[in-house]
Amino acid sequence: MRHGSKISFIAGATAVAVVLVALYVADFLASTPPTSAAASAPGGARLTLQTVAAYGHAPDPDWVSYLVRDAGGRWRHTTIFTVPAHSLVQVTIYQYDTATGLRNPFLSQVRGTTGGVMAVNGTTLRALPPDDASHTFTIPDLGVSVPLKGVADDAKNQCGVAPCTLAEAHTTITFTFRTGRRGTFRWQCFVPCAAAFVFGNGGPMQTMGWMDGQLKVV
Ligand SMILES: [Cu+2]
Repeated sequence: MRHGSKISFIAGATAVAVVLVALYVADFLASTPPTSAAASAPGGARLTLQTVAAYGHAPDPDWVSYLVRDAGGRWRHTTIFTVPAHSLVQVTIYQYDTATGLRNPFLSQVRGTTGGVMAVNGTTLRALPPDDASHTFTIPDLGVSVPLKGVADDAKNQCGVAPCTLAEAHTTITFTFRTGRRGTFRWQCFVPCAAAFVFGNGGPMQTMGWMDGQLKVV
């Protein structure tokens, strides 16, 4: 190759690479999951979530994920919810995954909920043994954090494809928390639950719509 054509080849290849990187970044920034409004309830809202061990819908990745039930009762694959400001949010989480365990036992405490408690299958608790946690539902800026008890590894009838049904093995966690001013608050799971990723913290743990999202207080 002549010197001049070599330079133009390198310049062309660099331009293509720059365009591809720009498209990738633009796609990453623009592809936000849809927003789901929590159902209204006396004094505030009712937010119903489920966590699944595997989403189960190719070509989407078969990752661990949260789903939310919209106001019409349909399960949707998103982690962006709206709830009203200055109101009580009644949360129910159906937890279908097995335990991974917390890296930081501090997060095994229930924090920021009404009375500082949660109910696990109807039993009121202030904390979980750290190894029993499958995921957490944590809104750092609101001081809310709830560890979610996993189902037993040998539980019968485990769910394989989202949305899971109440006929499949699950743990039911309920709690309430109070919202304040309007704003958008990041929430996430703090259990390193991303199987097959380095230290369990890649993939679904860092992708909006799976193990983290936004609580929009409106
Ligand atoms: Cu998780």
